[in-house]
Amino acid sequence: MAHFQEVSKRSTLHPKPAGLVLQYGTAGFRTNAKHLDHIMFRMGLVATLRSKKTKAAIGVMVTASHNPEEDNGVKLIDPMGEMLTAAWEGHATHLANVEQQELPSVLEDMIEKESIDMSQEAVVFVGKDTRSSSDSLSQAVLDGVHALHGHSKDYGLVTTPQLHYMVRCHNTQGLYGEATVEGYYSKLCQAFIELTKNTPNRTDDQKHLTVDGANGIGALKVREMEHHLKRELQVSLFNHGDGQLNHQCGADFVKVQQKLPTGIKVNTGERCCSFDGDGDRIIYYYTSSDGRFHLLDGDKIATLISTFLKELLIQAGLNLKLAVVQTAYANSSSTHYLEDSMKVIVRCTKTGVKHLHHAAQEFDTGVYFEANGHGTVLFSKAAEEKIKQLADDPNTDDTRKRAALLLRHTINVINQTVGDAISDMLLIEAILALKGMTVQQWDAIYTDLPNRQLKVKVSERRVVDTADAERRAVSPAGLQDAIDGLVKKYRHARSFVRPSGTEDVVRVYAEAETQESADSLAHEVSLAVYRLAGGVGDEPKPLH
Ligand code: NG1
Ligand code: ZN
Repeated sequence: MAHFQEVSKRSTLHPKPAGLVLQYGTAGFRTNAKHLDHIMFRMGLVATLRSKKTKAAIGVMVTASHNPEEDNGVKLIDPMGEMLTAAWEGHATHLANVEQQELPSVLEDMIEKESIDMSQEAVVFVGKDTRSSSDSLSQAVLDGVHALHGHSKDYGLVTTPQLHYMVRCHNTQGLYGEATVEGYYSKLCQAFIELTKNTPNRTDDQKHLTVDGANGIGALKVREMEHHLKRELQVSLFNHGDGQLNHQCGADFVKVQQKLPTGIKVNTGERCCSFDGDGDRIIYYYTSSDGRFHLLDGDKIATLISTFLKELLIQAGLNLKLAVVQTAYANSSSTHYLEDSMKVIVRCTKTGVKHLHHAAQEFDTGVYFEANGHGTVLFSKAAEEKIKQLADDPNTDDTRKRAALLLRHTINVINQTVGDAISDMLLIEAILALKGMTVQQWDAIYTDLPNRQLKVKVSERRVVDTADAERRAVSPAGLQDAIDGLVKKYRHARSFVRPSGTEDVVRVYAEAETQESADSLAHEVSLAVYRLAGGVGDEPKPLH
Protein backbone atom coordinates (compact mmCIF):
# COMPACT_ATOMS: atom_id res chain seq x y z
CA MET A 1 0.00 0.00 0.00
CA ALA A 2 1.16 3.50 -0.85
CA HIS A 3 0.64 4.64 2.73
CA PHE A 4 3.11 2.16 4.02
CA GLN A 5 5.78 3.02 1.46
CA GLU A 6 5.72 6.49 2.94
CA VAL A 7 5.86 5.01 6.46
CA SER A 8 8.80 2.78 5.56
CA LYS A 9 10.66 5.62 3.93
CA ARG A 10 10.17 8.06 6.78
CA SER A 11 10.74 5.50 9.50
CA THR A 12 14.37 5.17 8.42
CA LEU A 13 14.80 8.75 9.66
CA HIS A 14 13.61 7.60 13.10
CA PRO A 15 15.52 4.36 13.68
CA LYS A 16 14.84 2.19 16.69
CA PRO A 17 17.90 1.47 18.84
CA ALA A 18 18.49 -2.30 18.64
CA GLY A 19 17.17 -4.31 21.57
CA LEU A 20 15.32 -1.39 23.20
CA VAL A 21 11.95 -2.45 24.67
CA LEU A 22 9.61 0.11 26.23
CA GLN A 23 6.15 -0.22 27.79
CA TYR A 24 3.20 2.15 27.67
CA GLY A 25 3.30 2.77 31.44
CA THR A 26 1.20 4.63 34.02
CA ALA A 27 1.33 7.73 31.85
CA GLY A 28 2.54 6.70 28.40
CA PHE A 29 6.16 6.12 27.40
CA ARG A 30 8.83 7.79 29.49
CA THR A 31 12.60 7.42 29.52
CA ASN A 32 15.82 9.24 28.65
CA ALA A 33 15.06 11.55 25.72
CA LYS A 34 17.81 10.09 23.54
CA HIS A 35 15.90 6.79 23.23
CA LEU A 36 12.60 8.30 22.17
CA ASP A 37 12.77 9.56 18.59
CA HIS A 38 11.42 6.34 17.06
CA ILE A 39 8.74 6.13 19.76
CA MET A 40 7.52 9.61 18.87
CA PHE A 41 7.34 8.82 15.17
CA ARG A 42 5.45 5.62 15.90
CA MET A 43 3.05 7.35 18.31
CA GLY A 44 2.30 9.74 15.46
CA LEU A 45 1.25 6.65 13.50
CA VAL A 46 -0.82 5.23 16.37
CA ALA A 47 -2.56 8.56 16.98
CA THR A 48 -3.42 8.85 13.29
CA LEU A 49 -4.97 5.37 13.25
CA ARG A 50 -6.80 6.09 16.50
CA SER A 51 -8.18 9.27 14.94
CA LYS A 52 -9.40 7.37 11.88
CA LYS A 53 -10.95 4.73 14.13
CA THR A 54 -12.78 7.20 16.40
CA LYS A 55 -13.47 9.73 13.63
CA ALA A 56 -12.27 12.41 16.04
CA ALA A 57 -9.19 14.44 16.85
CA ILE A 58 -6.59 12.69 19.01
CA GLY A 59 -3.91 14.41 21.10
CA VAL A 60 -0.22 13.62 21.50
CA MET A 61 1.63 15.38 24.31
CA VAL A 62 5.41 15.31 24.42
CA THR A 63 6.46 15.53 28.07
CA ALA A 64 8.01 13.61 30.93
CA SER A 65 6.06 15.55 33.56
CA HIS A 66 7.97 15.66 36.87
CA ASN A 67 10.95 13.60 35.62
CA PRO A 68 14.38 15.25 35.26
CA GLU A 69 15.14 17.48 32.28
CA GLU A 70 17.08 14.78 30.40
CA ASP A 71 14.04 12.50 30.24
CA ASN A 72 11.09 12.85 27.96
CA GLY A 73 7.93 10.96 27.15
CA VAL A 74 4.65 10.89 25.31
CA LYS A 75 1.00 10.65 26.35
CA LEU A 76 -1.88 9.99 23.97
CA ILE A 77 -5.24 11.70 24.43
CA ASP A 78 -8.58 10.17 23.44
CA PRO A 79 -11.53 12.04 21.87
CA MET A 80 -13.21 13.36 25.02
CA GLY A 81 -9.87 14.57 26.34
CA GLU A 82 -9.36 11.53 28.51
CA MET A 83 -6.29 9.31 28.49
CA LEU A 84 -5.86 6.75 25.73
CA THR A 85 -8.15 3.76 26.31
CA ALA A 86 -6.39 0.76 27.85
CA ALA A 87 -7.41 -1.33 24.84
CA TRP A 88 -5.02 0.69 22.66
CA GLU A 89 -2.10 0.74 25.08
CA GLY A 90 -1.30 -2.73 23.81
CA HIS A 91 -1.22 -1.53 20.20
CA ALA A 92 1.00 1.37 21.22
CA THR A 93 3.43 -0.89 23.07
CA HIS A 94 3.51 -3.41 20.24
CA LEU A 95 4.15 -0.80 17.57
CA ALA A 96 6.77 0.89 19.75
CA ASN A 97 8.86 -2.25 20.02
CA VAL A 98 8.79 -3.97 16.60
CA GLU A 99 11.82 -3.80 14.34
CA GLN A 100 11.84 -1.25 11.55
CA GLN A 101 11.08 -3.68 8.71
CA GLU A 102 8.06 -5.11 10.53
CA LEU A 103 6.30 -1.75 10.81
CA PRO A 104 4.12 -2.08 7.66
CA SER A 105 2.87 -5.55 8.52
CA VAL A 106 2.12 -4.61 12.13
CA LEU A 107 0.22 -1.54 10.95
CA GLU A 108 -1.72 -3.71 8.56
CA ASP A 109 -2.65 -6.08 11.40
CA MET A 110 -3.80 -3.21 13.56
CA ILE A 111 -5.93 -1.76 10.78
CA GLU A 112 -7.55 -5.13 10.23
CA LYS A 113 -8.11 -5.93 13.92
CA GLU A 114 -9.66 -2.54 14.58
CA SER A 115 -11.52 -2.43 11.22
CA ILE A 116 -10.08 1.00 10.45
CA ASP A 117 -11.31 2.75 7.35
CA MET A 118 -8.11 4.20 5.88
CA SER A 119 -10.05 6.64 3.70
CA GLN A 120 -11.32 8.37 6.86
CA GLU A 121 -9.58 11.71 7.53
CA ALA A 122 -7.40 11.90 10.61
CA VAL A 123 -6.61 14.89 12.85
CA VAL A 124 -3.89 14.85 15.48
CA PHE A 125 -3.23 17.69 17.95
CA VAL A 126 0.36 17.89 19.16
CA GLY A 127 1.72 19.73 22.21
CA LYS A 128 5.04 19.83 24.05
CA ASP A 129 6.60 20.91 27.34
CA THR A 130 9.70 23.11 27.77
CA ARG A 131 12.36 20.37 27.74
CA SER A 132 15.17 21.00 25.28
CA SER A 133 14.44 17.65 23.61
CA SER A 134 10.72 18.35 23.16
CA ASP A 135 11.15 20.36 19.98
CA SER A 136 12.67 17.66 17.83
CA LEU A 137 10.61 14.91 19.47
CA SER A 138 7.36 16.68 18.65
CA GLN A 139 8.62 17.04 15.07
CA ALA A 140 9.04 13.26 15.02
CA VAL A 141 5.39 12.86 16.12
CA LEU A 142 4.29 15.17 13.30
CA ASP A 143 6.41 13.17 10.87
CA GLY A 144 4.55 10.02 11.91
CA VAL A 145 1.17 11.68 11.44
CA HIS A 146 2.12 12.95 7.99
CA ALA A 147 3.55 9.56 6.97
CA LEU A 148 -0.03 8.24 7.21
CA HIS A 149 -1.37 11.40 5.55
CA GLY A 150 -3.08 12.59 8.73
CA HIS A 151 -3.77 16.27 9.37
CA SER A 152 -2.01 17.82 12.30
CA LYS A 153 -2.34 20.88 14.47
CA ASP A 154 0.76 21.81 16.38
CA TYR A 155 -0.15 23.69 19.58
CA GLY A 156 3.51 24.06 20.46
CA LEU A 157 4.22 24.86 24.11
CA VAL A 158 1.15 23.97 26.21
CA THR A 159 0.53 22.24 29.53
CA THR A 160 -0.64 18.63 29.30
CA PRO A 161 -4.15 19.51 30.54
CA GLN A 162 -4.40 22.36 28.03
CA LEU A 163 -3.88 19.89 25.19
CA HIS A 164 -6.49 17.55 26.72
CA TYR A 165 -8.85 20.51 26.82
CA MET A 166 -8.24 21.40 23.14
CA VAL A 167 -9.04 17.84 22.08
CA ARG A 168 -12.35 17.86 23.97
CA CYS A 169 -13.33 21.32 22.69
CA HIS A 170 -12.67 20.29 19.10
CA ASN A 171 -14.53 17.00 19.36
CA THR A 172 -17.58 18.56 21.03
CA GLN A 173 -17.74 21.17 18.25
CA GLY A 174 -16.96 23.91 20.74
CA LEU A 175 -19.60 22.92 23.29
CA TYR A 176 -16.93 22.44 25.94
CA GLY A 177 -15.17 25.66 24.94
CA GLU A 178 -13.05 27.17 22.22
CA ALA A 179 -10.08 25.01 21.19
CA THR A 180 -7.49 27.74 21.68
CA VAL A 181 -5.23 28.70 24.55
CA GLU A 182 -7.00 32.08 24.77
CA GLY A 183 -10.36 30.27 24.84
CA TYR A 184 -9.09 28.16 27.74
CA TYR A 185 -7.96 31.20 29.75
CA SER A 186 -11.12 33.11 29.14
CA LYS A 187 -13.45 30.22 30.13
CA LEU A 188 -11.59 29.38 33.33
CA CYS A 189 -10.84 32.95 34.39
CA GLN A 190 -14.37 34.19 33.74
CA ALA A 191 -15.72 31.41 35.95
CA PHE A 192 -13.14 32.28 38.62
CA ILE A 193 -14.14 35.95 38.54
CA GLU A 194 -17.83 35.05 38.77
CA LEU A 195 -17.10 32.86 41.80
CA THR A 196 -15.03 35.48 43.61
CA LYS A 197 -17.62 38.21 42.94
CA ASN A 198 -19.44 36.65 45.88
CA THR A 199 -16.60 37.59 48.25
CA PRO A 200 -16.63 41.38 48.56
CA ASN A 201 -14.51 41.40 51.73
CA ARG A 202 -11.55 39.55 50.28
CA THR A 203 -8.35 41.30 51.31
CA ASP A 204 -5.23 41.82 49.22
CA ASP A 205 -3.48 39.21 51.33
CA GLN A 206 -6.13 36.69 50.43
CA LYS A 207 -5.80 37.58 46.75
CA HIS A 208 -2.08 36.89 46.81
CA LEU A 209 -0.58 33.49 46.04
CA THR A 210 3.03 32.33 45.68
CA VAL A 211 3.51 29.83 42.85
CA ASP A 212 6.51 27.58 42.18
CA GLY A 213 6.39 26.89 38.44
CA ALA A 214 8.94 24.02 38.60
CA ASN A 215 10.82 25.87 35.82
CA GLY A 216 8.36 24.29 33.43
CA ILE A 217 5.54 25.04 31.05
CA GLY A 218 3.02 25.82 33.83
CA ALA A 219 5.03 28.91 34.76
CA LEU A 220 4.88 30.29 31.20
CA LYS A 221 1.17 29.66 31.08
CA VAL A 222 0.42 31.36 34.41
CA ARG A 223 2.19 34.46 33.07
CA GLU A 224 0.17 34.27 29.86
CA MET A 225 -3.09 33.94 31.79
CA GLU A 226 -2.48 36.65 34.39
CA HIS A 227 -4.23 39.56 32.68
CA HIS A 228 -7.45 37.52 32.40
CA LEU A 229 -7.61 37.40 36.20
CA LYS A 230 -8.04 41.16 36.55
CA ARG A 231 -6.01 41.18 39.77
CA GLU A 232 -8.59 39.00 41.51
CA LEU A 233 -5.66 36.62 41.93
CA GLN A 234 -2.19 38.09 42.23
CA VAL A 235 0.55 35.58 41.66
CA SER A 236 4.18 35.87 42.74
CA LEU A 237 5.81 33.41 40.40
CA PHE A 238 9.08 31.66 41.25
CA ASN A 239 11.02 29.03 39.31
CA HIS A 240 9.52 30.50 36.16
CA GLY A 241 12.23 29.12 33.90
CA ASP A 242 15.35 30.71 35.35
CA GLY A 243 16.52 27.37 36.76
CA GLN A 244 16.57 23.70 35.84
CA LEU A 245 13.27 21.94 35.23
CA ASN A 246 11.93 20.03 38.28
CA HIS A 247 15.32 20.36 39.98
CA GLN A 248 14.74 20.77 43.73
CA CYS A 249 11.41 22.34 42.94
CA GLY A 250 7.99 21.42 41.63
CA ALA A 251 5.08 19.44 43.05
CA ASP A 252 6.81 16.05 43.13
CA PHE A 253 9.88 17.38 44.93
CA VAL A 254 7.77 19.17 47.54
CA LYS A 255 5.46 16.19 48.08
CA VAL A 256 8.17 13.56 48.38
CA GLN A 257 10.75 15.68 50.28
CA GLN A 258 8.11 17.39 52.40
CA LYS A 259 9.99 20.68 52.30
CA LEU A 260 10.00 24.06 50.55
CA PRO A 261 11.29 24.09 46.98
CA THR A 262 14.50 26.03 46.40
CA GLY A 263 14.23 29.31 44.57
CA ILE A 264 11.16 30.74 46.28
CA LYS A 265 10.91 33.64 48.72
CA VAL A 266 8.03 33.38 51.11
CA ASN A 267 7.02 34.63 54.54
CA THR A 268 5.86 32.51 57.46
CA GLY A 269 2.24 31.49 57.15
CA GLU A 270 1.88 32.48 53.49
CA ARG A 271 -0.02 30.24 51.09
CA CYS A 272 2.15 28.70 48.35
CA CYS A 273 1.68 26.10 45.68
CA SER A 274 3.91 24.11 43.33
CA PHE A 275 3.12 22.83 39.84
CA ASP A 276 4.88 19.91 38.21
CA GLY A 277 6.82 20.03 34.94
CA ASP A 278 3.83 19.70 32.62
CA GLY A 279 1.25 21.51 34.74
CA ASP A 280 -1.05 18.63 35.63
CA ARG A 281 -0.26 18.44 39.36
CA ILE A 282 -0.55 20.95 42.17
CA ILE A 283 0.42 20.88 45.85
CA TYR A 284 -0.15 23.61 48.47
CA TYR A 285 1.97 24.34 51.55
CA TYR A 286 3.09 26.93 54.09
CA THR A 287 5.51 27.17 57.00
CA SER A 288 4.36 27.99 60.52
CA SER A 289 6.08 30.33 62.99
CA ASP A 290 7.77 27.36 64.69
CA GLY A 291 9.53 26.71 61.37
CA ARG A 292 7.50 23.60 60.57
CA PHE A 293 6.59 22.82 56.98
CA HIS A 294 2.91 22.03 56.33
CA LEU A 295 1.92 20.18 53.18
CA LEU A 296 -1.59 20.29 51.73
CA ASP A 297 -1.49 17.48 49.22
CA GLY A 298 -4.01 15.93 46.85
CA ASP A 299 -5.92 14.41 49.77
CA LYS A 300 -6.36 17.79 51.45
CA ILE A 301 -7.36 19.29 48.10
CA ALA A 302 -9.94 16.55 47.50
CA THR A 303 -11.32 17.14 51.00
CA LEU A 304 -11.62 20.90 50.49
CA ILE A 305 -13.30 20.53 47.11
CA SER A 306 -15.68 17.74 48.13
CA THR A 307 -16.73 19.58 51.30
CA PHE A 308 -17.46 22.69 49.24
CA LEU A 309 -19.45 20.74 46.65
CA LYS A 310 -21.39 18.80 49.24
CA GLU A 311 -22.45 22.01 50.98
CA LEU A 312 -23.54 23.57 47.69
CA LEU A 313 -25.49 20.47 46.66
CA ILE A 314 -27.34 20.53 49.99
CA GLN A 315 -28.05 24.26 49.69
CA ALA A 316 -29.30 23.73 46.15
CA GLY A 317 -31.51 20.88 47.34
CA LEU A 318 -30.08 18.63 44.66
CA ASN A 319 -29.98 14.94 45.36
CA LEU A 320 -26.79 14.06 43.47
CA LYS A 321 -24.40 11.31 44.42
CA LEU A 322 -20.99 12.67 45.39
CA ALA A 323 -17.91 10.49 45.76
CA VAL A 324 -14.19 10.92 46.30
CA VAL A 325 -11.81 8.58 44.51
CA GLN A 326 -8.34 7.98 45.98
CA THR A 327 -5.48 5.51 45.69
CA ALA A 328 -3.60 3.50 48.31
CA TYR A 329 -1.27 6.51 48.69
CA ALA A 330 -4.08 8.56 50.25
CA ASN A 331 -3.33 9.34 53.86
CA SER A 332 -5.59 7.22 56.11
CA SER A 333 -6.59 10.35 58.02
CA SER A 334 -8.15 11.78 54.87
CA THR A 335 -10.10 8.61 54.16
CA HIS A 336 -11.41 8.47 57.73
CA TYR A 337 -12.36 12.12 57.71
CA LEU A 338 -14.23 11.82 54.40
CA GLU A 339 -16.07 8.65 55.36
CA ASP A 340 -16.77 9.26 59.04
CA SER A 341 -17.17 13.02 59.36
CA MET A 342 -18.14 14.09 55.87
CA LYS A 343 -20.19 10.99 55.12
CA VAL A 344 -19.11 10.92 51.49
CA ILE A 345 -18.55 7.77 49.48
CA VAL A 346 -14.84 6.96 49.09
CA ARG A 347 -13.44 4.61 46.45
CA CYS A 348 -9.88 3.33 46.16
CA THR A 349 -8.37 2.45 42.77
CA LYS A 350 -4.98 1.49 41.41
CA THR A 351 -2.40 4.23 40.90
CA GLY A 352 -2.69 6.08 37.61
CA VAL A 353 -5.13 8.78 36.70
CA LYS A 354 -6.98 6.65 34.17
CA HIS A 355 -8.16 4.34 36.96
CA LEU A 356 -9.32 7.20 39.16
CA HIS A 357 -10.98 8.95 36.24
CA HIS A 358 -13.03 5.87 35.33
CA ALA A 359 -14.13 5.30 38.92
CA ALA A 360 -15.16 8.95 39.24
CA GLN A 361 -17.30 8.68 36.11
CA GLU A 362 -19.64 6.34 37.97
CA PHE A 363 -21.02 9.15 40.14
CA ASP A 364 -23.03 12.32 39.54
CA THR A 365 -20.11 14.24 40.98
CA GLY A 366 -16.80 12.41 41.23
CA VAL A 367 -13.86 14.17 42.89
CA TYR A 368 -10.62 12.33 42.25
CA PHE A 369 -7.12 13.12 43.45
CA GLU A 370 -3.88 11.25 43.78
CA ALA A 371 -2.05 12.21 46.97
CA ASN A 372 0.66 13.73 44.75
CA GLY A 373 -1.75 16.43 43.59
CA HIS A 374 -3.07 15.09 40.30
CA GLY A 375 -6.82 15.30 40.13
CA THR A 376 -10.02 16.99 39.07
CA VAL A 377 -13.79 16.77 39.40
CA LEU A 378 -16.18 15.10 36.97
CA PHE A 379 -19.85 15.94 36.62
CA SER A 380 -22.21 13.58 34.86
CA LYS A 381 -24.30 14.96 32.02
CA ALA A 382 -27.43 14.53 34.14
CA ALA A 383 -25.86 16.43 37.05
CA GLU A 384 -24.84 19.33 34.81
CA GLU A 385 -28.32 19.41 33.34
CA LYS A 386 -30.02 19.50 36.76
CA ILE A 387 -27.74 22.28 37.96
CA LYS A 388 -28.38 24.31 34.82
CA GLN A 389 -32.15 23.86 35.08
CA LEU A 390 -32.18 24.96 38.68
CA ALA A 391 -30.03 28.01 37.94
CA ASP A 392 -32.29 29.03 35.06
CA ASP A 393 -35.62 28.34 36.80
CA PRO A 394 -37.29 31.69 37.71
CA ASN A 395 -39.17 29.99 40.56
CA THR A 396 -36.02 28.89 42.40
CA ASP A 397 -35.68 30.62 45.79
CA ASP A 398 -32.63 32.80 46.49
CA THR A 399 -30.61 30.30 48.53
CA ARG A 400 -31.06 27.52 46.03
CA LYS A 401 -30.40 29.83 43.12
CA ARG A 402 -27.18 31.16 44.63
CA ALA A 403 -25.96 27.58 45.19
CA ALA A 404 -26.93 26.52 41.67
CA LEU A 405 -25.10 29.47 40.14
CA LEU A 406 -22.01 28.79 42.22
CA LEU A 407 -22.13 25.16 41.08
CA ARG A 408 -22.42 26.29 37.47
CA HIS A 409 -19.38 28.56 37.71
CA THR A 410 -17.53 25.80 39.55
CA ILE A 411 -18.17 23.43 36.64
CA ASN A 412 -16.74 26.05 34.28
CA VAL A 413 -13.57 26.65 36.27
CA ILE A 414 -12.81 22.92 36.28
CA ASN A 415 -10.98 21.11 33.50
CA GLN A 416 -12.95 17.87 33.49
CA THR A 417 -10.65 16.10 31.04
CA VAL A 418 -7.73 15.51 33.41
CA GLY A 419 -5.94 16.92 36.47
CA ASP A 420 -4.92 20.51 35.75
CA ALA A 421 -2.72 22.61 38.05
CA ILE A 422 -3.98 25.94 36.70
CA SER A 423 -7.65 24.99 36.88
CA ASP A 424 -7.26 23.33 40.31
CA MET A 425 -5.45 26.42 41.57
CA LEU A 426 -8.31 28.69 40.46
CA LEU A 427 -10.89 26.38 42.03
CA ILE A 428 -9.01 26.13 45.34
CA GLU A 429 -8.45 29.89 45.48
CA ALA A 430 -12.15 30.49 44.79
CA ILE A 431 -13.22 28.05 47.49
CA LEU A 432 -10.88 29.59 50.09
CA ALA A 433 -12.23 33.01 49.13
CA LEU A 434 -15.88 31.94 49.30
CA LYS A 435 -15.40 30.21 52.63
CA GLY A 436 -13.21 33.04 53.96
CA MET A 437 -10.78 30.32 54.95
CA THR A 438 -7.04 30.65 55.54
CA VAL A 439 -4.60 27.96 54.48
CA GLN A 440 -4.10 27.18 58.21
CA GLN A 441 -7.84 26.62 58.70
CA TRP A 442 -7.92 24.40 55.64
CA ASP A 443 -4.94 22.45 56.97
CA ALA A 444 -6.66 21.97 60.33
CA ILE A 445 -9.64 20.06 58.83
CA TYR A 446 -7.77 16.87 59.71
CA THR A 447 -4.21 15.94 60.65
CA ASP A 448 -2.18 13.74 58.32
CA LEU A 449 -0.58 10.63 59.69
CA PRO A 450 3.21 10.91 59.29
CA ASN A 451 4.29 8.97 56.22
CA ARG A 452 7.28 8.07 54.11
CA GLN A 453 7.80 6.98 50.50
CA LEU A 454 10.93 5.09 49.45
CA LYS A 455 12.17 3.39 46.28
CA VAL A 456 13.96 0.06 46.03
CA LYS A 457 15.97 -1.00 42.98
CA VAL A 458 15.39 -4.62 41.98
CA SER A 459 16.51 -6.56 38.93
CA GLU A 460 12.94 -7.04 37.62
CA ARG A 461 10.29 -4.90 39.27
CA ARG A 462 7.41 -6.86 37.73
CA VAL A 463 8.12 -9.75 40.12
CA VAL A 464 6.11 -7.66 42.56
CA ASP A 465 2.47 -8.21 41.74
CA THR A 466 -0.39 -6.67 43.70
CA ALA A 467 -4.12 -7.03 44.35
CA ASP A 468 -6.89 -5.11 46.12
CA ALA A 469 -6.12 -1.77 44.45
CA GLU A 470 -2.40 -2.35 45.05
CA ARG A 471 -2.82 -2.58 48.81
CA ARG A 472 -1.59 -6.17 49.01
CA ALA A 473 1.36 -7.91 47.34
CA VAL A 474 0.47 -11.32 45.93
CA SER A 475 4.01 -12.03 44.75
CA PRO A 476 6.85 -12.70 45.44
CA ALA A 477 5.92 -15.34 48.00
CA GLY A 478 6.31 -14.24 51.60
CA LEU A 479 6.49 -10.50 50.93
CA GLN A 480 2.98 -9.65 52.12
CA ASP A 481 3.42 -11.77 55.24
CA ALA A 482 6.63 -9.93 55.97
CA ILE A 483 4.90 -6.55 55.52
CA ASP A 484 1.99 -7.63 57.76
CA GLY A 485 4.45 -8.67 60.45
CA LEU A 486 6.30 -5.34 60.30
CA VAL A 487 3.13 -3.23 60.30
CA LYS A 488 1.99 -4.94 63.51
CA LYS A 489 5.00 -3.49 65.34
CA TYR A 490 3.75 0.11 65.01
CA ARG A 491 0.66 2.03 66.07
CA HIS A 492 -1.80 3.29 63.42
CA ALA A 493 0.50 1.82 60.81
CA ARG A 494 -0.07 0.82 57.22
CA SER A 495 2.35 -0.07 54.43
CA PHE A 496 2.26 -1.40 50.89
CA VAL A 497 4.59 -1.85 47.93
CA ARG A 498 4.08 -1.78 44.17
CA PRO A 499 6.19 -1.65 41.02
CA SER A 500 6.35 1.88 39.61
CA GLY A 501 4.84 2.39 36.19
CA THR A 502 7.14 5.28 35.35
CA GLU A 503 10.48 4.44 36.95
CA ASP A 504 12.49 1.24 37.19
CA VAL A 505 11.90 0.82 40.94
CA VAL A 506 9.57 -0.76 43.47
CA ARG A 507 7.84 1.92 45.54
CA VAL A 508 7.37 1.55 49.28
CA TYR A 509 4.79 3.52 51.25
CA ALA A 510 4.42 3.55 55.02
CA GLU A 511 2.46 5.60 57.51
CA ALA A 512 2.33 5.43 61.30
CA GLU A 513 1.61 7.44 64.41
CA THR A 514 4.98 9.22 64.45
CA GLN A 515 7.44 10.21 61.74
CA GLU A 516 10.11 8.02 63.35
CA SER A 517 7.80 5.01 63.15
CA ALA A 518 6.80 5.76 59.56
CA ASP A 519 10.46 6.12 58.56
CA SER A 520 11.49 2.99 60.37
CA LEU A 521 8.58 0.96 58.96
CA ALA A 522 9.32 2.19 55.43
CA HIS A 523 12.95 1.18 55.87
CA GLU A 524 12.10 -2.28 57.19
CA VAL A 525 9.65 -2.89 54.35
CA SER A 526 12.31 -1.73 51.86
CA LEU A 527 14.65 -4.33 53.28
CA ALA A 528 11.97 -7.01 52.87
CA VAL A 529 11.52 -5.97 49.23
CA TYR A 530 15.28 -5.94 48.68
CA ARG A 531 15.65 -9.44 50.10
CA LEU A 532 12.53 -11.09 48.69
CA ALA A 533 12.13 -9.35 45.33
CA GLY A 534 15.70 -9.41 44.02
CA GLY A 535 17.20 -6.13 45.19
CA VAL A 536 20.24 -4.82 43.31
CA GLY A 537 23.07 -2.62 44.55
CA ASP A 538 23.58 -1.80 48.21
CA GLU A 539 21.04 -2.85 50.81
CA PRO A 540 18.67 0.03 51.75
CA LYS A 541 20.07 2.09 54.64
CA PRO A 542 18.00 3.36 57.58
CA LEU A 543 16.84 6.98 57.25
CA HIS A 544 18.25 8.07 60.62
P1 NG1 B 1 4.29 5.38 39.36
O1 NG1 B 1 5.69 5.61 38.93
O2 NG1 B 1 3.56 4.25 38.64
O3 NG1 B 1 4.20 5.29 40.85
C1 NG1 B 1 3.78 7.99 39.28
C2 NG1 B 1 2.86 8.45 40.38
C3 NG1 B 1 1.43 8.28 39.91
C4 NG1 B 1 1.18 8.99 38.59
C5 NG1 B 1 2.26 8.64 37.59
C6 NG1 B 1 2.18 9.44 36.32
C7 NG1 B 1 3.17 8.22 42.79
C8 NG1 B 1 3.37 7.30 43.93
N1 NG1 B 1 3.05 7.65 41.59
O4 NG1 B 1 3.45 6.67 38.97
O5 NG1 B 1 0.57 8.72 40.91
O6 NG1 B 1 1.07 10.38 38.79
O7 NG1 B 1 3.57 8.80 38.13
O8 NG1 B 1 2.76 10.70 36.40
O9 NG1 B 1 3.10 9.43 43.01
ZN1 ZN C 1 2.60 15.84 35.27
